[in-house]
Amino acid sequence: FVPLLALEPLPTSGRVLTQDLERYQFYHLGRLPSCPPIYTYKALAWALRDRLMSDWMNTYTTRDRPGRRRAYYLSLEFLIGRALANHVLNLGLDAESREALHNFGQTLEDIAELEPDAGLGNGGLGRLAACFMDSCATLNLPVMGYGLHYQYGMFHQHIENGYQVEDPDNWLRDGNPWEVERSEFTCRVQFGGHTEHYHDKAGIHRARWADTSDVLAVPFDMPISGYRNRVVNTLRLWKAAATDAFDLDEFNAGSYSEAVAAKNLAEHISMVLYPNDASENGKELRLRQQYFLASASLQDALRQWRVAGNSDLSKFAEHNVFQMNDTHPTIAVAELMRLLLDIMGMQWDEAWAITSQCMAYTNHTLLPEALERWPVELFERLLPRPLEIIYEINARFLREVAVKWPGDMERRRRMSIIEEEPVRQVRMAWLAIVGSFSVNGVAALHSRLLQEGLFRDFVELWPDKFNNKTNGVTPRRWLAHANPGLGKLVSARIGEGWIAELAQLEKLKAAADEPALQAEWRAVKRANKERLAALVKAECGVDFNPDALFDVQVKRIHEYKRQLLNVLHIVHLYNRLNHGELDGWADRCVLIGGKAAPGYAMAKRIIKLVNSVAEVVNSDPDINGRLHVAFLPNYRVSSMEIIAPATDLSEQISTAGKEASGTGNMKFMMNGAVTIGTYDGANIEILEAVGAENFFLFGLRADEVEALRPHYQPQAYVDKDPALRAVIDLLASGHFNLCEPGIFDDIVDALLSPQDPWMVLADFRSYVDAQERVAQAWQDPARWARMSILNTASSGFFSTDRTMQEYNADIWKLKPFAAEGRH
Ligand code: DL6
Repeated sequence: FVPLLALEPLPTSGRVLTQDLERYQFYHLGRLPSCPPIYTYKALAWALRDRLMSDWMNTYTTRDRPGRRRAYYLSLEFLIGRALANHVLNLGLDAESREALHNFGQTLEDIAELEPDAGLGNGGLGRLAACFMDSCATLNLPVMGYGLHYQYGMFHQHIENGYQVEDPDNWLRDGNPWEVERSEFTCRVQFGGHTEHYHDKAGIHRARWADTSDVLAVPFDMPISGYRNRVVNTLRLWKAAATDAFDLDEFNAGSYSEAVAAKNLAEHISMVLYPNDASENGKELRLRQQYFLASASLQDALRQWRVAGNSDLSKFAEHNVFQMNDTHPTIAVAELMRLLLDIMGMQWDEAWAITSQCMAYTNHTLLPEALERWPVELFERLLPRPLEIIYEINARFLREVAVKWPGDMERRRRMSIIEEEPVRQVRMAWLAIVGSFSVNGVAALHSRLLQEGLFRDFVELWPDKFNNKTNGVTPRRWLAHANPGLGKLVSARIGEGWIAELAQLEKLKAAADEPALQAEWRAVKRANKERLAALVKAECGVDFNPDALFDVQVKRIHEYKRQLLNVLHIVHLYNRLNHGELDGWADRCVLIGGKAAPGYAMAKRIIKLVNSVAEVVNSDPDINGRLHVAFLPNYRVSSMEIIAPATDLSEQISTAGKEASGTGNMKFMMNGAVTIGTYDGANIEILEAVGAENFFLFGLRADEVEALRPHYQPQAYVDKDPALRAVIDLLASGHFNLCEPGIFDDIVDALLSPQDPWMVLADFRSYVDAQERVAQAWQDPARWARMSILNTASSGFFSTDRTMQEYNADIWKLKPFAAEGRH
């Protein structure tokens, strides 16, 4: 039993915080009042971290009791963004922080701006992990995150001549004031070498992994504060370091440079986040990252469990659950088996009973190119012992398949964890399913499509394993912090309860038609639009008129998300203006933003197209300010905090069946944007929550997409729709690329190809018609305000608090801290 430390929190007032700022800025950092404000940011961050520390340690020790069940969220990505304002909100120290900063001649807004985004993720999947951590802390759930301490996060994007250029994100350059290094918990992770088999004294067959090149995993902890509940959970990020032996052996042999080179090799593991969101990374270093995370985290979880006073390993699965975020960390299944067999000395059946009872897997995509498979050859070289274990898991699993479906060789081939052709590969999703007691998708449609399609064989074998957990977003960051104006308005109407219980927003519904509320609502939106317009002006040099409809699509650039469909609509509007077709016109500012994976040529070309169209439209005097288009560079968490509150129309226009859930759609909805969207991912649940009259639905449904696919003839849509023909002709004519002929030919060809997997042209007419309904609705300010209020009011379901409660009720089964009466 670990006694409760029950540390008392530090005193806090504006005066005490001021003293702390002085102490940190002058006495610790050695900086005078005239120093650059980044030092004031650091000083404030430390002063706030001090205020978290007692709760952090108390949370840690409260959790560390024998028999206490806890969950671990294993993820290669945590897209945290900035932390300062989030902690200020959670600690309730807004006024105090402002007072202290005022004494330093600063504002909270300006100081918060100085914090670099912790961009340790690509997009939705990584941001979801960060929202989950926030909600678990707020719900008093003992959940720890495990990730990697990337030295370089998501690349910075800038635009040169309309093209994306990537710059490294050295986010740790000025240090990270939030993190605490805990080198005492350093683990050793093995790579390479070979395996040896022997019989132990009891005659039991054993294996050992020998002659390995080891790497140290050093943990850095980030505090995850709950909302005003004195819970502070931990996100533990592993940094790779060379072992001393590495250096010494080589150094003693006189090869200093080789020693340093070896050190670099080890430290490369946590050097950089792979910037691909929807395709396999396929690189050896990526597999090293995955194993490094899995091994260090599992060793650490075993250590924590023992330190908490547990010793009976047969109880391990009762006390621990690991949620694997996509296939990226799923080597954890084999690694936990290895630790239990080779290190803890268990036998197979017992070890398997534990492993398969404490692993749970979340799938985030149906795109085949994102389903990871690793060449067996690479595994043999890098992870020979985990590979042996995977073989054994597979052999036993295939026996089960053979018993259920005798003689069905085709099914065995389909279900095998090892794919035989064209090259032998390990199917990580299959390993995850076989090794987990729970498998979930991230929105109702996605989970259904998984169960009916990709995972069907497994559903027939284990129907009870599969479930849905619709994603969410944290209302603290995405409403309370990002949209303080709306937050205040909502609180004035219904009280502050919504911040911790978002369903309370429902109470706004009754007032959706009230002119007074509508006027205040519009005023808040207008102020937010001015803020975004200033950002767009500063970043893109484009004038956005806050009275126009703000029509926004920000997300990773990917063909399935169909930024191209948006561009076709912009060109269509441009044609209309040029032909003086102003019937039912609404002035629009269209904003598109997002990063393309550096190796994804088509996505990069789409960025160039957006910029080229923007340039032509914005500089055409005949357009007369009725349409503005901008591509916002370097879209990231902190830019979304400005964008979502200012958006009128949220573009969620993926090909139906392809967007697993989407979470941007939820952030926009929460902030009162109305969605134009396909029947895809969580759009469907948004539509159900807000009602069809407050959502602009268009396009083919997932089953219609698949039915059409074999007969898809894009040219036929062009032939029968003069507006579409005009758009395609203008694009193909080179009108938007006069100085760079031919650069958009591939895009036009892709759109006109019967093989276009995203079937953009099939949805063009329906999209344009829906956009006309949008313009009509926009003409009626009362109607639009009502829709906007109802979107916010109906967004309660899309809080990650609800998502986490569902994970906990169905999968994790943790007792909240408060149930033991600590807080
Ligand atoms: O579940 C979070 C997020 C979903 O909202 C997106 O719809 C989905 O695309 C994303 N998935 C990934 C994984 N790879 N791909 N594609 O990022 O997860």
